[in-house]
Amino acid sequence: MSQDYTDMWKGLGLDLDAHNALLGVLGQGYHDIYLGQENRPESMAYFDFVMAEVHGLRIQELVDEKKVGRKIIGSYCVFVPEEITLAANATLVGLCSGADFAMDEVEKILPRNTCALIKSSFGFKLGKVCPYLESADMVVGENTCDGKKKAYETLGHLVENLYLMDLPQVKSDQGKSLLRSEYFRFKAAVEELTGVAITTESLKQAIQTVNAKRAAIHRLTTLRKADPAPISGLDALLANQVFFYDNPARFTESVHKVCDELEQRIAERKGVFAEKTPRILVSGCPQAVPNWKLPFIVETSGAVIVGEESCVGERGTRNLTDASGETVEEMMAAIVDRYFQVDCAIFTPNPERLAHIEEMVGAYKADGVIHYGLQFCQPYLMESMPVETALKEKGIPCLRLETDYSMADMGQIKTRVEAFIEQLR
Ligand code: BJ8
Repeated sequence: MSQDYTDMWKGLGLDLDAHNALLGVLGQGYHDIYLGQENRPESMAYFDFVMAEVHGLRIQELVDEKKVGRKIIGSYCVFVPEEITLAANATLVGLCSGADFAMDEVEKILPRNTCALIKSSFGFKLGKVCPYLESADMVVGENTCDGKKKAYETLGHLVENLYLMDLPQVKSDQGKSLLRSEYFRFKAAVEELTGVAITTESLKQAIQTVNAKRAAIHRLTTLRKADPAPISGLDALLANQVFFYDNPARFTESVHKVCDELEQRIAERKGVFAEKTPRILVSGCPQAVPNWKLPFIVETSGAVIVGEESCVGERGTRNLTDASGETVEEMMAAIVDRYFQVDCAIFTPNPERLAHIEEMVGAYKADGVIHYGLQFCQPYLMESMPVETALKEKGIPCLRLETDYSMADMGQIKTRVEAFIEQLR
Protein backbone atom coordinates (compact mmCIF):
# COMPACT_ATOMS: atom_id res chain seq x y z
CA MET A 1 0.00 0.00 0.00
CA SER A 2 1.24 3.49 -0.81
CA GLN A 3 0.97 4.81 2.77
CA ASP A 4 -0.05 3.94 6.30
CA TYR A 5 -3.86 4.02 6.53
CA THR A 6 -4.12 2.85 10.14
CA ASP A 7 -5.69 6.08 11.41
CA MET A 8 -8.28 6.05 8.63
CA TRP A 9 -9.25 2.44 9.40
CA LYS A 10 -9.44 3.26 13.12
CA GLY A 11 -11.67 6.22 12.29
CA LEU A 12 -14.02 3.90 10.42
CA GLY A 13 -14.24 1.63 13.45
CA LEU A 14 -12.49 -1.38 11.90
CA ASP A 15 -11.03 -4.08 14.12
CA LEU A 16 -7.41 -3.53 13.17
CA ASP A 17 -6.13 -7.01 14.03
CA ALA A 18 -8.94 -8.75 12.20
CA HIS A 19 -8.60 -6.35 9.30
CA ASN A 20 -4.86 -6.97 9.02
CA ALA A 21 -5.54 -10.70 9.01
CA LEU A 22 -8.05 -10.27 6.17
CA LEU A 23 -5.67 -8.08 4.18
CA GLY A 24 -2.93 -10.67 4.66
CA VAL A 25 -5.09 -13.47 3.27
CA LEU A 26 -6.37 -11.30 0.43
CA GLY A 27 -2.90 -10.11 -0.52
CA GLN A 28 -1.44 -13.61 -0.46
CA GLY A 29 -4.33 -15.05 -2.46
CA TYR A 30 -4.02 -12.30 -5.06
CA HIS A 31 -0.28 -12.74 -5.26
CA ASP A 32 -0.51 -16.51 -5.75
CA ILE A 33 -3.40 -16.49 -8.21
CA TYR A 34 -2.97 -13.31 -10.23
CA LEU A 35 0.72 -12.59 -10.24
CA GLY A 36 1.46 -16.22 -11.10
CA GLN A 37 -0.31 -15.93 -14.48
CA GLU A 38 1.74 -16.00 -17.67
CA ASN A 39 1.34 -13.71 -20.69
CA ARG A 40 -0.83 -11.17 -18.89
CA PRO A 41 -1.59 -7.90 -20.68
CA GLU A 42 0.73 -5.25 -19.24
CA SER A 43 -2.18 -2.84 -18.78
CA MET A 44 -3.61 -5.16 -16.11
CA ALA A 45 -1.00 -3.47 -13.88
CA TYR A 46 -3.71 -0.90 -13.13
CA PHE A 47 -5.90 -3.61 -11.63
CA ASP A 48 -2.96 -4.96 -9.62
CA PHE A 49 -2.61 -1.44 -8.23
CA VAL A 50 -6.35 -1.25 -7.48
CA MET A 51 -6.20 -4.53 -5.61
CA ALA A 52 -3.10 -3.46 -3.68
CA GLU A 53 -4.97 -0.28 -2.69
CA VAL A 54 -8.41 -1.84 -2.33
CA HIS A 55 -8.64 -0.85 1.34
CA GLY A 56 -6.19 2.05 0.97
CA LEU A 57 -6.35 4.70 -1.69
CA ARG A 58 -9.91 3.96 -2.79
CA ILE A 59 -11.16 4.18 0.78
CA GLN A 60 -9.20 7.40 1.25
CA GLU A 61 -11.05 8.77 -1.80
CA LEU A 62 -14.40 7.80 -0.30
CA VAL A 63 -13.49 9.32 3.07
CA ASP A 64 -12.40 12.52 1.28
CA GLU A 65 -15.69 12.58 -0.63
CA LYS A 66 -17.56 12.29 2.65
CA LYS A 67 -15.60 15.21 4.10
CA VAL A 68 -16.99 17.49 1.39
CA GLY A 69 -20.53 16.24 1.97
CA ARG A 70 -20.89 13.48 -0.64
CA LYS A 71 -22.71 10.37 0.55
CA ILE A 72 -21.64 6.75 0.08
CA ILE A 73 -24.22 4.07 -0.62
CA GLY A 74 -23.43 0.35 -0.35
CA SER A 75 -25.24 -2.29 -2.36
CA TYR A 76 -25.40 -6.09 -2.57
CA CYS A 77 -27.23 -6.37 -5.87
CA VAL A 78 -27.10 -5.17 -9.48
CA PHE A 79 -30.73 -4.07 -9.20
CA VAL A 80 -29.66 -0.97 -7.27
CA PRO A 81 -29.38 1.69 -9.99
CA GLU A 82 -26.08 3.54 -9.91
CA GLU A 83 -27.62 6.14 -12.25
CA ILE A 84 -29.91 7.34 -9.45
CA THR A 85 -27.20 7.51 -6.81
CA LEU A 86 -24.75 9.41 -9.03
CA ALA A 87 -27.45 11.86 -10.13
CA ALA A 88 -28.10 12.73 -6.47
CA ASN A 89 -24.39 13.26 -5.73
CA ALA A 90 -23.81 9.93 -4.00
CA THR A 91 -21.23 7.24 -4.77
CA LEU A 92 -22.41 3.64 -5.09
CA VAL A 93 -20.09 0.86 -3.97
CA GLY A 94 -20.62 -2.88 -4.22
CA LEU A 95 -20.22 -4.67 -0.91
CA CYS A 96 -18.24 -7.61 -2.11
CA SER A 97 -19.07 -10.64 0.09
CA GLY A 98 -16.67 -13.02 -1.63
CA ALA A 99 -14.80 -14.57 1.31
CA ASP A 100 -15.52 -16.38 4.55
CA PHE A 101 -14.85 -14.30 7.64
CA ALA A 102 -15.89 -14.61 11.30
CA MET A 103 -17.98 -17.67 10.39
CA ASP A 104 -18.29 -18.78 14.04
CA GLU A 105 -20.02 -15.50 14.84
CA VAL A 106 -22.12 -15.60 11.67
CA GLU A 107 -23.47 -19.07 12.43
CA LYS A 108 -24.75 -17.83 15.78
CA ILE A 109 -27.24 -15.61 13.97
CA LEU A 110 -27.77 -17.27 10.58
CA PRO A 111 -28.50 -20.93 9.83
CA ARG A 112 -25.45 -22.90 8.73
CA ASN A 113 -27.20 -23.80 5.50
CA THR A 114 -27.23 -20.22 4.22
CA CYS A 115 -25.33 -19.44 1.01
CA ALA A 116 -21.71 -18.32 1.32
CA LEU A 117 -22.44 -14.92 -0.18
CA ILE A 118 -24.95 -13.98 2.49
CA LYS A 119 -22.80 -15.40 5.27
CA SER A 120 -19.83 -13.47 3.96
CA SER A 121 -21.71 -10.16 4.07
CA PHE A 122 -22.53 -10.84 7.73
CA GLY A 123 -18.96 -11.97 8.48
CA PHE A 124 -17.54 -8.72 7.13
CA LYS A 125 -19.95 -6.76 9.32
CA LEU A 126 -19.54 -8.80 12.50
CA GLY A 127 -15.75 -8.98 12.07
CA LYS A 128 -15.60 -5.17 11.41
CA VAL A 129 -13.25 -5.67 8.49
CA CYS A 130 -14.92 -3.98 5.52
CA PRO A 131 -14.09 -0.27 5.12
CA TYR A 132 -16.64 0.04 2.29
CA LEU A 133 -19.43 -1.14 4.54
CA GLU A 134 -18.25 1.02 7.44
CA SER A 135 -17.99 4.13 5.30
CA ALA A 136 -21.48 3.71 3.82
CA ASP A 137 -24.09 6.30 4.82
CA MET A 138 -26.82 4.01 3.52
CA VAL A 139 -26.79 0.27 2.80
CA VAL A 140 -29.36 -1.07 0.36
CA GLY A 141 -30.78 -4.54 0.82
CA GLU A 142 -33.18 -5.98 -1.74
CA ASN A 143 -35.96 -8.51 -1.60
CA THR A 144 -34.51 -10.99 -4.06
CA CYS A 145 -33.90 -14.57 -2.94
CA ASP A 146 -35.45 -15.85 0.29
CA GLY A 147 -32.04 -16.05 1.95
CA LYS A 148 -31.26 -12.40 1.35
CA LYS A 149 -34.67 -11.03 2.18
CA LYS A 150 -34.81 -12.81 5.54
CA ALA A 151 -31.15 -12.13 6.34
CA TYR A 152 -31.74 -8.39 5.90
CA GLU A 153 -34.22 -8.54 8.78
CA THR A 154 -31.25 -9.51 10.96
CA LEU A 155 -28.76 -7.22 9.20
CA GLY A 156 -31.05 -4.31 10.02
CA HIS A 157 -30.01 -4.72 13.67
CA LEU A 158 -26.32 -4.53 12.76
CA VAL A 159 -26.25 -1.77 10.15
CA GLU A 160 -27.30 1.76 10.96
CA ASN A 161 -29.10 2.87 7.82
CA LEU A 162 -30.36 -0.20 6.00
CA TYR A 163 -32.75 0.71 3.20
CA LEU A 164 -34.89 -2.12 1.88
CA MET A 165 -35.89 -2.27 -1.75
CA ASP A 166 -38.76 -4.51 -2.78
CA LEU A 167 -38.22 -6.25 -6.10
CA PRO A 168 -40.57 -8.11 -8.42
CA GLN A 169 -40.26 -11.86 -8.88
CA VAL A 170 -42.32 -12.06 -12.09
CA LYS A 171 -41.75 -10.25 -15.41
CA SER A 172 -45.34 -9.07 -15.64
CA ASP A 173 -46.94 -5.63 -15.95
CA GLN A 174 -47.50 -5.68 -12.19
CA GLY A 175 -43.85 -6.65 -11.70
CA LYS A 176 -42.72 -3.73 -13.79
CA SER A 177 -45.01 -1.33 -11.92
CA LEU A 178 -43.51 -2.53 -8.66
CA LEU A 179 -40.00 -1.89 -9.96
CA ARG A 180 -41.04 1.55 -11.18
CA SER A 181 -42.55 2.55 -7.86
CA GLU A 182 -39.59 1.13 -5.95
CA TYR A 183 -37.13 3.10 -8.09
CA PHE A 184 -39.08 6.31 -7.48
CA ARG A 185 -39.14 5.55 -3.76
CA PHE A 186 -35.38 4.90 -3.86
CA LYS A 187 -34.83 8.16 -5.75
CA ALA A 188 -36.68 10.05 -3.01
CA ALA A 189 -34.68 8.29 -0.27
CA VAL A 190 -31.36 9.08 -1.94
CA GLU A 191 -32.39 12.70 -2.49
CA GLU A 192 -33.29 12.94 1.17
CA LEU A 193 -29.98 11.40 2.22
CA THR A 194 -27.88 13.74 0.09
CA GLY A 195 -30.12 16.79 0.17
CA VAL A 196 -29.70 17.00 -3.61
CA ALA A 197 -32.69 16.92 -5.95
CA ILE A 198 -32.13 14.96 -9.15
CA THR A 199 -32.46 17.11 -12.26
CA THR A 200 -32.75 16.30 -15.94
CA GLU A 201 -29.11 17.30 -16.41
CA SER A 202 -27.75 15.35 -13.44
CA LEU A 203 -29.68 12.21 -14.37
CA LYS A 204 -28.58 12.38 -18.01
CA GLN A 205 -24.97 12.85 -16.95
CA ALA A 206 -25.22 9.92 -14.52
CA ILE A 207 -26.74 7.64 -17.17
CA GLN A 208 -23.94 8.55 -19.55
CA THR A 209 -21.28 7.88 -16.90
CA VAL A 210 -22.65 4.44 -16.08
CA ASN A 211 -23.23 3.62 -19.75
CA ALA A 212 -19.61 4.53 -20.51
CA LYS A 213 -18.46 2.10 -17.84
CA ARG A 214 -20.65 -0.65 -19.28
CA ALA A 215 -19.60 0.15 -22.85
CA ALA A 216 -15.95 -0.28 -21.87
CA ILE A 217 -16.77 -3.68 -20.42
CA HIS A 218 -18.73 -4.55 -23.60
CA ARG A 219 -15.62 -3.72 -25.62
CA LEU A 220 -13.59 -6.02 -23.40
CA THR A 221 -16.08 -8.89 -23.65
CA THR A 222 -16.21 -8.57 -27.44
CA LEU A 223 -12.43 -8.93 -27.62
CA ARG A 224 -12.67 -12.17 -25.66
CA LYS A 225 -14.29 -13.77 -28.71
CA ALA A 226 -10.84 -14.07 -30.30
CA ASP A 227 -8.88 -17.32 -30.41
CA PRO A 228 -6.29 -17.41 -28.94
CA ALA A 229 -7.96 -15.66 -26.02
CA PRO A 230 -6.12 -12.35 -25.50
CA ILE A 231 -6.96 -12.17 -21.79
CA SER A 232 -7.57 -14.76 -19.10
CA GLY A 233 -10.95 -15.31 -17.48
CA LEU A 234 -9.28 -14.46 -14.18
CA ASP A 235 -8.29 -11.00 -15.42
CA ALA A 236 -11.63 -10.36 -17.10
CA LEU A 237 -13.42 -11.38 -13.90
CA LEU A 238 -11.21 -8.99 -11.95
CA ALA A 239 -12.22 -6.10 -14.22
CA ASN A 240 -15.88 -7.05 -13.69
CA GLN A 241 -15.34 -7.14 -9.93
CA VAL A 242 -13.56 -3.77 -9.81
CA PHE A 243 -16.49 -2.34 -11.83
CA PHE A 244 -18.43 -2.26 -8.56
CA TYR A 245 -16.22 -0.01 -6.48
CA ASP A 246 -13.73 1.96 -8.55
CA ASN A 247 -14.14 5.58 -9.55
CA PRO A 248 -16.35 5.26 -12.69
CA ALA A 249 -14.40 7.55 -15.03
CA ARG A 250 -11.02 6.10 -14.06
CA PHE A 251 -12.37 2.57 -14.39
CA THR A 252 -13.71 3.29 -17.89
CA GLU A 253 -10.40 4.74 -19.03
CA SER A 254 -8.43 1.82 -17.57
CA VAL A 255 -10.62 -0.81 -19.24
CA HIS A 256 -10.22 0.96 -22.58
CA LYS A 257 -6.44 0.88 -22.11
CA VAL A 258 -6.64 -2.88 -21.57
CA CYS A 259 -8.80 -3.14 -24.71
CA ASP A 260 -6.27 -1.16 -26.78
CA GLU A 261 -3.63 -3.65 -25.75
CA LEU A 262 -5.90 -6.62 -26.44
CA GLU A 263 -6.61 -5.36 -29.97
CA GLN A 264 -2.89 -5.23 -30.55
CA ARG A 265 -2.53 -8.75 -29.18
CA ILE A 266 -5.30 -10.05 -31.41
CA ALA A 267 -3.63 -8.47 -34.46
CA GLU A 268 -0.41 -10.29 -33.48
CA ARG A 269 -2.31 -13.53 -32.66
CA LYS A 270 -0.88 -13.36 -29.15
CA GLY A 271 -2.92 -15.05 -26.44
CA VAL A 272 -2.79 -15.97 -22.79
CA PHE A 273 -3.14 -19.60 -23.82
CA ALA A 274 -2.43 -21.37 -27.11
CA GLU A 275 -4.94 -21.31 -29.95
CA LYS A 276 -7.62 -24.01 -29.69
CA THR A 277 -7.39 -24.16 -25.90
CA PRO A 278 -10.83 -25.37 -24.74
CA ARG A 279 -13.10 -22.40 -24.13
CA ILE A 280 -15.49 -22.29 -21.18
CA LEU A 281 -18.47 -20.12 -20.39
CA VAL A 282 -19.19 -19.79 -16.66
CA SER A 283 -22.83 -19.30 -15.74
CA GLY A 284 -24.59 -18.91 -12.42
CA CYS A 285 -24.08 -17.19 -9.07
CA PRO A 286 -22.06 -13.98 -8.79
CA GLN A 287 -18.34 -14.33 -8.02
CA ALA A 288 -17.49 -11.38 -5.80
CA VAL A 289 -13.98 -10.27 -4.75
CA PRO A 290 -11.94 -12.27 -3.69
CA ASN A 291 -13.75 -15.34 -4.99
CA TRP A 292 -11.36 -16.48 -7.73
CA LYS A 293 -11.58 -20.18 -6.94
CA LEU A 294 -13.32 -21.50 -10.06
CA PRO A 295 -11.41 -19.50 -12.71
CA PHE A 296 -8.16 -20.38 -10.98
CA ILE A 297 -9.01 -24.08 -11.14
CA VAL A 298 -10.23 -23.92 -14.75
CA GLU A 299 -7.30 -21.91 -16.03
CA THR A 300 -4.70 -24.09 -14.31
CA SER A 301 -6.37 -27.19 -15.74
CA GLY A 302 -5.91 -26.48 -19.45
CA ALA A 303 -8.92 -24.34 -20.42
CA VAL A 304 -9.71 -20.65 -20.68
CA ILE A 305 -12.85 -18.86 -19.51
CA VAL A 306 -14.24 -16.63 -22.27
CA GLY A 307 -17.38 -15.27 -20.63
CA GLU A 308 -19.36 -14.98 -17.40
CA GLU A 309 -23.15 -15.24 -17.46
CA SER A 310 -23.30 -13.70 -14.02
CA CYS A 311 -24.14 -10.50 -12.20
CA VAL A 312 -20.39 -10.01 -11.84
CA GLY A 313 -20.26 -10.27 -15.62
CA GLU A 314 -22.62 -9.95 -18.51
CA ARG A 315 -25.93 -10.34 -16.66
CA GLY A 316 -25.03 -7.23 -14.70
CA THR A 317 -23.57 -5.11 -17.48
CA ARG A 318 -25.05 -6.19 -20.80
CA ASN A 319 -27.70 -3.51 -21.37
CA LEU A 320 -27.23 0.24 -21.56
CA THR A 321 -29.78 2.75 -20.27
CA ASP A 322 -31.38 4.98 -22.89
CA ALA A 323 -30.11 8.49 -22.14
CA SER A 324 -32.25 10.28 -24.73
CA GLY A 325 -35.12 11.22 -22.40
CA GLU A 326 -35.82 14.92 -21.99
CA THR A 327 -37.34 14.81 -18.52
CA VAL A 328 -36.50 13.08 -15.27
CA GLU A 329 -39.66 10.95 -15.67
CA GLU A 330 -38.64 9.79 -19.16
CA MET A 331 -35.17 8.84 -17.99
CA MET A 332 -36.54 7.09 -14.90
CA ALA A 333 -38.72 5.06 -17.27
CA ALA A 334 -35.60 4.18 -19.28
CA ILE A 335 -33.86 3.07 -16.07
CA VAL A 336 -36.82 0.83 -15.22
CA ASP A 337 -36.76 -0.63 -18.78
CA ARG A 338 -33.07 -1.35 -18.52
CA TYR A 339 -33.10 -3.05 -15.12
CA PHE A 340 -36.27 -4.99 -15.78
CA GLN A 341 -34.28 -6.98 -18.35
CA VAL A 342 -31.88 -8.37 -15.71
CA ASP A 343 -32.57 -12.12 -15.79
CA CYS A 344 -31.72 -13.08 -12.21
CA ALA A 345 -32.85 -16.55 -11.18
CA ILE A 346 -35.18 -15.02 -8.59
CA PHE A 347 -37.62 -14.46 -11.46
CA THR A 348 -40.16 -17.10 -12.29
CA PRO A 349 -40.35 -18.22 -15.00
CA ASN A 350 -36.98 -17.08 -16.28
CA PRO A 351 -36.57 -18.22 -19.91
CA GLU A 352 -34.52 -15.14 -20.85
CA ARG A 353 -31.58 -16.40 -18.82
CA LEU A 354 -31.41 -19.70 -20.68
CA ALA A 355 -31.66 -17.87 -24.00
CA HIS A 356 -28.83 -15.59 -22.93
CA ILE A 357 -26.60 -18.52 -21.93
CA GLU A 358 -27.13 -20.13 -25.34
CA GLU A 359 -26.49 -16.83 -27.08
CA MET A 360 -23.25 -16.36 -25.14
CA VAL A 361 -22.05 -19.88 -25.98
CA GLY A 362 -22.40 -19.01 -29.67
CA ALA A 363 -20.97 -15.50 -29.43
CA TYR A 364 -17.86 -16.48 -27.45
CA LYS A 365 -17.42 -19.80 -29.29
CA ALA A 366 -17.49 -21.65 -25.99
CA ASP A 367 -16.90 -25.40 -26.11
CA GLY A 368 -18.80 -25.98 -22.89
CA VAL A 369 -20.54 -24.37 -19.92
CA ILE A 370 -19.71 -24.69 -16.24
CA HIS A 371 -22.71 -23.85 -14.11
CA TYR A 372 -21.43 -22.28 -10.91
CA GLY A 373 -23.84 -22.70 -8.02
CA LEU A 374 -23.23 -21.70 -4.44
CA GLN A 375 -24.41 -24.30 -1.94
CA PHE A 376 -27.87 -23.49 -0.55
CA CYS A 377 -28.59 -21.00 -3.35
CA GLN A 378 -32.00 -22.30 -4.33
CA PRO A 379 -32.69 -20.00 -7.30
CA TYR A 380 -29.52 -20.84 -9.22
CA LEU A 381 -29.26 -24.48 -8.16
CA MET A 382 -32.87 -25.04 -9.20
CA GLU A 383 -32.25 -23.39 -12.56
CA SER A 384 -29.01 -25.30 -13.11
CA MET A 385 -30.95 -28.48 -13.91
CA PRO A 386 -33.12 -27.15 -16.76
CA VAL A 387 -30.09 -25.19 -17.99
CA GLU A 388 -28.05 -28.40 -18.16
CA THR A 389 -30.85 -30.30 -19.88
CA ALA A 390 -31.44 -27.59 -22.48
CA LEU A 391 -27.75 -27.22 -23.25
CA LYS A 392 -27.24 -30.96 -23.58
CA GLU A 393 -30.19 -31.18 -25.97
CA LYS A 394 -28.32 -28.69 -28.14
CA GLY A 395 -25.12 -30.71 -27.90
CA ILE A 396 -23.42 -28.21 -25.58
CA PRO A 397 -21.52 -29.96 -22.76
CA CYS A 398 -22.37 -28.66 -19.31
CA LEU A 399 -20.86 -29.31 -15.90
CA ARG A 400 -22.87 -28.36 -12.84
CA LEU A 401 -20.78 -27.43 -9.82
CA GLU A 402 -21.96 -26.67 -6.33
CA THR A 403 -19.47 -25.16 -3.93
CA ASP A 404 -18.81 -22.51 -1.28
CA TYR A 405 -15.94 -20.21 -0.36
CA SER A 406 -13.84 -22.76 1.50
CA MET A 407 -10.83 -24.36 -0.15
CA ALA A 408 -11.71 -27.80 1.22
CA ASP A 409 -13.21 -29.00 -2.09
CA MET A 410 -10.49 -27.60 -4.38
CA GLY A 411 -9.10 -31.06 -5.17
CA GLN A 412 -12.49 -32.56 -5.83
CA ILE A 413 -13.56 -29.69 -8.09
CA LYS A 414 -10.28 -29.75 -9.96
CA THR A 415 -10.74 -33.46 -10.68
CA ARG A 416 -14.23 -32.85 -12.09
CA VAL A 417 -13.13 -29.81 -14.08
CA GLU A 418 -10.17 -31.67 -15.57
CA ALA A 419 -12.43 -34.55 -16.63
CA PHE A 420 -14.85 -32.04 -18.20
CA ILE A 421 -12.07 -30.29 -20.10
CA GLU A 422 -10.85 -33.65 -21.34
CA GLN A 423 -14.32 -34.28 -22.70
CA LEU A 424 -14.17 -30.96 -24.60
CA ARG A 425 -10.90 -31.69 -26.37
S1 BJ8 B 1 -29.66 -9.76 -9.47
S2 BJ8 B 1 -28.00 -12.83 -8.72
S3 BJ8 B 1 -26.86 -9.71 -7.45
S4 BJ8 B 1 -29.94 -11.18 -6.28
S5 BJ8 B 1 -26.10 -16.71 -4.25
S6 BJ8 B 1 -27.66 -14.34 -2.16
S7 BJ8 B 1 -29.35 -15.56 -5.11
S8 BJ8 B 1 -28.90 -17.63 -2.27
S9 BJ8 B 1 -26.76 -12.95 -5.31
FE1 BJ8 B 1 -27.85 -11.71 -6.81
FE2 BJ8 B 1 -29.08 -9.45 -7.37
FE3 BJ8 B 1 -29.93 -11.74 -8.41
FE4 BJ8 B 1 -27.68 -10.67 -9.24
FE5 BJ8 B 1 -29.41 -15.53 -2.86
FE6 BJ8 B 1 -28.23 -17.31 -4.38
FE7 BJ8 B 1 -27.00 -16.46 -2.23
FE8 BJ8 B 1 -27.38 -14.83 -4.33
